[in-house]
Amino acid sequence: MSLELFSLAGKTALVTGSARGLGFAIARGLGKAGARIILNGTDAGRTAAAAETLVAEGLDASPLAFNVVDDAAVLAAFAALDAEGRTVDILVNNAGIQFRKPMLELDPADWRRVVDTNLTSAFLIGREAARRMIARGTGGKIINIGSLMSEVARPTVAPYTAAKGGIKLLTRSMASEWAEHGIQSNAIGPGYMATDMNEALMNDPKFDSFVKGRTPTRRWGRPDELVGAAVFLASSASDYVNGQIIYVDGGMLAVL
Ligand code: GCO
Repeated sequence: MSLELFSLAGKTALVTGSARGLGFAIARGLGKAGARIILNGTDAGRTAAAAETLVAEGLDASPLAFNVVDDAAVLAAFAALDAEGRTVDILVNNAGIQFRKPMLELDPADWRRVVDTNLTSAFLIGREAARRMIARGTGGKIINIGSLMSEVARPTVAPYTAAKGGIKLLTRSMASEWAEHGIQSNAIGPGYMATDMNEALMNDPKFDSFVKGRTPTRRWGRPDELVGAAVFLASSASDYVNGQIIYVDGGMLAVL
Protein backbone atom coordinates (compact mmCIF):
# COMPACT_ATOMS: atom_id res chain seq x y z
CA MET A 1 0.00 0.00 0.00
CA SER A 2 1.23 3.47 -0.78
CA LEU A 3 1.61 5.78 2.20
CA GLU A 4 0.83 8.73 -0.10
CA LEU A 5 -2.67 8.76 1.39
CA PHE A 6 -1.19 9.79 4.72
CA SER A 7 1.24 12.38 3.36
CA LEU A 8 0.85 15.94 4.62
CA ALA A 9 3.29 17.39 2.08
CA GLY A 10 2.30 20.88 0.97
CA LYS A 11 -0.07 21.37 3.92
CA THR A 12 0.26 23.83 6.78
CA ALA A 13 -0.81 22.82 10.27
CA LEU A 14 -1.49 25.15 13.19
CA VAL A 15 -1.31 23.33 16.53
CA THR A 16 -2.45 25.35 19.55
CA GLY A 17 -0.69 24.87 22.86
CA SER A 18 2.25 23.21 21.13
CA ALA A 19 5.26 24.67 22.91
CA ARG A 20 5.35 21.48 24.98
CA GLY A 21 3.42 18.38 26.00
CA LEU A 22 0.90 16.66 23.75
CA GLY A 23 0.72 19.64 21.36
CA PHE A 24 4.46 19.58 20.76
CA ALA A 25 4.46 15.83 20.12
CA ILE A 26 1.54 16.15 17.69
CA ALA A 27 3.20 19.10 15.90
CA ARG A 28 6.43 17.15 15.50
CA GLY A 29 4.51 14.13 14.17
CA LEU A 30 2.59 16.21 11.62
CA GLY A 31 5.88 17.83 10.60
CA LYS A 32 7.50 14.44 10.05
CA ALA A 33 4.53 13.50 7.86
CA GLY A 34 5.43 16.47 5.66
CA ALA A 35 3.42 19.42 6.98
CA ARG A 36 4.71 22.92 7.62
CA ILE A 37 4.07 23.55 11.29
CA ILE A 38 2.89 26.69 13.06
CA LEU A 39 3.50 26.31 16.77
CA ASN A 40 1.42 28.27 19.25
CA GLY A 41 1.72 29.08 22.95
CA THR A 42 1.16 32.05 25.21
CA ASP A 43 4.87 32.41 26.08
CA ALA A 44 6.62 33.84 23.00
CA GLY A 45 10.10 32.74 24.12
CA ARG A 46 9.07 29.18 24.84
CA THR A 47 7.09 28.94 21.58
CA ALA A 48 10.07 30.22 19.56
CA ALA A 49 12.39 27.75 21.32
CA ALA A 50 10.02 24.87 20.50
CA ALA A 51 10.01 25.93 16.83
CA GLU A 52 13.82 26.07 16.83
CA THR A 53 13.96 22.53 18.19
CA LEU A 54 11.82 21.28 15.29
CA VAL A 55 13.78 23.29 12.72
CA ALA A 56 16.99 21.74 14.09
CA GLU A 57 15.41 18.34 13.38
CA GLY A 58 14.94 19.38 9.75
CA LEU A 59 11.26 20.23 9.98
CA ASP A 60 9.55 23.38 8.68
CA ALA A 61 8.28 25.07 11.85
CA SER A 62 7.55 28.63 12.90
CA PRO A 63 6.15 30.18 16.08
CA LEU A 64 2.94 32.17 16.42
CA ALA A 65 2.43 33.12 20.07
CA PHE A 66 -1.04 34.26 21.08
CA ASN A 67 -3.51 33.63 23.86
CA VAL A 68 -6.21 31.24 22.61
CA VAL A 69 -8.87 32.64 24.96
CA ASP A 70 -8.48 36.23 23.83
CA ASP A 71 -10.92 36.91 20.94
CA ALA A 72 -8.96 39.91 19.69
CA ALA A 73 -5.65 38.05 19.85
CA VAL A 74 -7.12 35.16 17.83
CA LEU A 75 -8.39 37.54 15.14
CA ALA A 76 -5.03 39.34 15.07
CA ALA A 77 -3.12 36.05 14.72
CA PHE A 78 -5.20 35.00 11.71
CA ALA A 79 -4.91 38.51 10.23
CA ALA A 80 -1.13 38.20 10.53
CA LEU A 81 -1.20 34.85 8.71
CA ASP A 82 -3.44 36.37 6.00
CA ALA A 83 -1.03 39.28 5.56
CA GLU A 84 1.83 36.82 4.99
CA GLY A 85 -0.26 34.78 2.57
CA ARG A 86 -0.09 31.76 4.87
CA THR A 87 -3.05 29.40 5.02
CA VAL A 88 -4.04 26.88 7.66
CA ASP A 89 -5.02 23.57 6.07
CA ILE A 90 -4.95 21.58 9.29
CA LEU A 91 -5.93 22.97 12.68
CA VAL A 92 -5.29 21.07 15.90
CA ASN A 93 -7.16 22.62 18.84
CA ASN A 94 -4.96 21.24 21.59
CA ALA A 95 -4.46 24.13 24.04
CA GLY A 96 -5.67 23.13 27.47
CA ILE A 97 -5.18 23.54 31.18
CA GLN A 98 -6.11 21.57 34.25
CA PHE A 99 -7.23 22.85 37.66
CA ARG A 100 -8.09 20.32 40.36
CA LYS A 101 -10.47 21.29 43.14
CA PRO A 102 -13.73 19.83 44.48
CA MET A 103 -16.74 21.60 42.96
CA LEU A 104 -18.06 22.73 46.35
CA GLU A 105 -14.91 24.82 46.79
CA LEU A 106 -14.52 25.93 43.19
CA ASP A 107 -14.36 29.65 42.40
CA PRO A 108 -16.49 30.55 39.32
CA ALA A 109 -13.50 32.45 37.91
CA ASP A 110 -11.52 29.18 37.85
CA TRP A 111 -14.46 27.38 36.23
CA ARG A 112 -14.53 30.00 33.46
CA ARG A 113 -10.77 30.00 32.97
CA VAL A 114 -10.69 26.24 32.45
CA VAL A 115 -13.77 26.13 30.19
CA ASP A 116 -12.51 29.08 28.14
CA THR A 117 -9.10 27.55 27.59
CA ASN A 118 -10.20 23.98 26.89
CA LEU A 119 -13.45 24.57 25.00
CA THR A 120 -14.21 28.16 23.94
CA SER A 121 -10.76 28.49 22.35
CA ALA A 122 -11.61 25.61 19.98
CA PHE A 123 -14.74 27.44 18.85
CA LEU A 124 -12.91 30.75 18.38
CA ILE A 125 -9.93 29.37 16.49
CA GLY A 126 -11.95 26.72 14.68
CA ARG A 127 -14.25 29.42 13.35
CA GLU A 128 -11.42 31.58 12.04
CA ALA A 129 -9.76 28.59 10.38
CA ALA A 130 -13.04 27.33 8.90
CA ARG A 131 -13.99 30.74 7.53
CA ARG A 132 -10.80 30.77 5.51
CA MET A 133 -10.97 27.11 4.44
CA ILE A 134 -14.50 27.75 3.14
CA ALA A 135 -13.55 31.01 1.39
CA ARG A 136 -10.60 29.32 -0.33
CA GLY A 137 -12.79 26.41 -1.37
CA THR A 138 -10.09 23.97 -0.34
CA GLY A 139 -11.69 22.49 2.74
CA GLY A 140 -9.39 21.33 5.50
CA LYS A 141 -8.99 19.32 8.65
CA ILE A 142 -9.91 20.24 12.20
CA ILE A 143 -8.76 18.01 15.03
CA ASN A 144 -9.96 18.85 18.52
CA ILE A 145 -8.24 17.31 21.51
CA GLY A 146 -10.72 15.72 23.89
CA SER A 147 -9.94 13.41 26.80
CA LEU A 148 -11.18 10.38 28.69
CA MET A 149 -13.18 13.14 30.34
CA SER A 150 -15.12 13.57 27.08
CA GLU A 151 -16.93 10.41 28.30
CA VAL A 152 -16.45 9.94 32.03
CA ALA A 153 -15.84 12.00 35.15
CA ARG A 154 -13.74 11.76 38.24
CA PRO A 155 -13.79 13.97 41.34
CA THR A 156 -11.96 17.33 41.43
CA VAL A 157 -11.84 18.09 37.70
CA ALA A 158 -15.40 19.28 36.93
CA PRO A 159 -14.65 22.28 34.67
CA TYR A 160 -12.12 20.24 32.68
CA THR A 161 -14.61 17.38 32.37
CA ALA A 162 -17.44 19.69 31.30
CA ALA A 163 -15.15 21.33 28.73
CA LYS A 164 -13.88 18.02 27.33
CA GLY A 165 -17.43 16.66 27.11
CA GLY A 166 -18.18 19.88 25.22
CA ILE A 167 -15.27 19.21 22.86
CA LYS A 168 -16.89 15.97 21.73
CA LEU A 169 -20.12 17.69 20.71
CA LEU A 170 -18.45 20.88 19.45
CA THR A 171 -16.62 18.51 17.08
CA ARG A 172 -19.96 17.15 15.91
CA SER A 173 -21.37 20.68 15.58
CA MET A 174 -18.41 21.61 13.39
CA ALA A 175 -19.01 18.48 11.31
CA SER A 176 -22.71 19.28 10.97
CA GLU A 177 -22.05 22.78 9.64
CA TRP A 178 -18.76 22.50 7.77
CA ALA A 179 -18.55 18.97 6.31
CA GLU A 180 -20.33 20.11 3.15
CA HIS A 181 -17.45 22.55 2.59
CA GLY A 182 -14.90 19.75 2.56
CA ILE A 183 -13.82 20.25 6.16
CA GLN A 184 -13.42 17.12 8.25
CA SER A 185 -13.82 17.84 11.97
CA ASN A 186 -12.82 15.05 14.32
CA ALA A 187 -11.33 14.63 17.77
CA ILE A 188 -8.72 12.60 19.59
CA GLY A 189 -9.32 11.54 23.19
CA PRO A 190 -6.01 10.85 24.91
CA GLY A 191 -5.95 8.61 27.96
CA TYR A 192 -3.56 9.16 30.85
CA MET A 193 -0.41 10.42 29.18
CA ALA A 194 2.98 11.15 30.71
CA THR A 195 3.07 14.96 30.40
CA ASP A 196 4.00 17.97 32.56
CA MET A 197 0.30 18.60 33.16
CA ASN A 198 -0.04 15.18 34.78
CA GLU A 199 3.23 15.27 36.72
CA ALA A 200 1.50 15.62 40.09
CA LEU A 201 -0.67 12.59 39.27
CA MET A 202 2.29 10.51 38.10
CA ASN A 203 4.20 11.37 41.26
CA ASP A 204 1.28 10.33 43.46
CA PRO A 205 1.83 6.58 44.05
CA LYS A 206 -1.89 5.99 44.63
CA PHE A 207 -2.90 7.69 41.38
CA ASP A 208 -0.07 6.03 39.48
CA SER A 209 -1.21 2.58 40.57
CA PHE A 210 -4.83 3.53 39.80
CA VAL A 211 -3.83 4.40 36.21
CA LYS A 212 -1.73 1.27 35.78
CA GLY A 213 -4.37 -0.95 37.36
CA ARG A 214 -7.25 0.57 35.42
CA THR A 215 -5.58 0.76 31.99
CA PRO A 216 -5.43 -2.61 30.19
CA THR A 217 -2.02 -1.61 28.79
CA ARG A 218 -0.79 -1.23 32.42
CA ARG A 219 1.14 1.95 31.73
CA TRP A 220 0.82 5.68 31.06
CA GLY A 221 0.74 6.72 27.41
CA ARG A 222 3.57 8.54 25.67
CA PRO A 223 2.71 11.83 23.92
CA ASP A 224 4.09 10.53 20.61
CA GLU A 225 1.52 7.72 20.70
CA LEU A 226 -1.06 10.31 19.58
CA VAL A 227 0.77 10.90 16.31
CA GLY A 228 -0.77 8.01 14.35
CA ALA A 229 -4.33 9.18 15.00
CA ALA A 230 -3.35 12.79 14.35
CA VAL A 231 -1.71 12.03 10.98
CA PHE A 232 -4.69 9.91 9.95
CA LEU A 233 -7.17 12.68 10.83
CA ALA A 234 -4.98 15.35 9.20
CA SER A 235 -4.56 13.44 5.93
CA SER A 236 -6.66 12.42 2.93
CA ALA A 237 -6.93 8.98 4.54
CA SER A 238 -9.80 10.40 6.63
CA ASP A 239 -11.64 12.35 3.92
CA TYR A 240 -14.99 10.64 4.67
CA VAL A 241 -14.55 10.58 8.45
CA ASN A 242 -16.44 13.31 10.25
CA GLY A 243 -17.56 14.06 13.79
CA GLN A 244 -15.69 11.14 15.34
CA ILE A 245 -13.58 10.97 18.47
CA ILE A 246 -10.76 8.42 18.48
CA TYR A 247 -9.63 7.38 21.95
CA VAL A 248 -5.93 6.69 22.32
CA ASP A 249 -6.10 5.49 25.89
CA GLY A 250 -4.46 2.10 26.19
CA GLY A 251 -7.96 0.62 26.33
CA MET A 252 -9.09 2.36 29.52
CA LEU A 253 -12.55 3.31 28.29
CA ALA A 254 -13.16 -0.21 26.99
CA VAL A 255 -13.16 -1.85 30.41
CA LEU A 256 -14.60 -1.54 33.90
C1 GCO B 1 -6.70 14.66 35.34
C2 GCO B 1 -5.71 14.63 34.27
C3 GCO B 1 -6.31 14.70 32.92
C4 GCO B 1 -6.20 13.37 32.25
C5 GCO B 1 -6.68 13.24 30.85
C6 GCO B 1 -7.17 11.84 30.64
O1 GCO B 1 -6.53 15.44 36.21
O2 GCO B 1 -7.64 13.83 35.27
O3 GCO B 1 -4.91 15.70 34.49
O4 GCO B 1 -5.62 15.59 32.14
O5 GCO B 1 -4.85 12.97 32.18
O6 GCO B 1 -7.56 14.21 30.49
O7 GCO B 1 -7.75 11.76 29.40
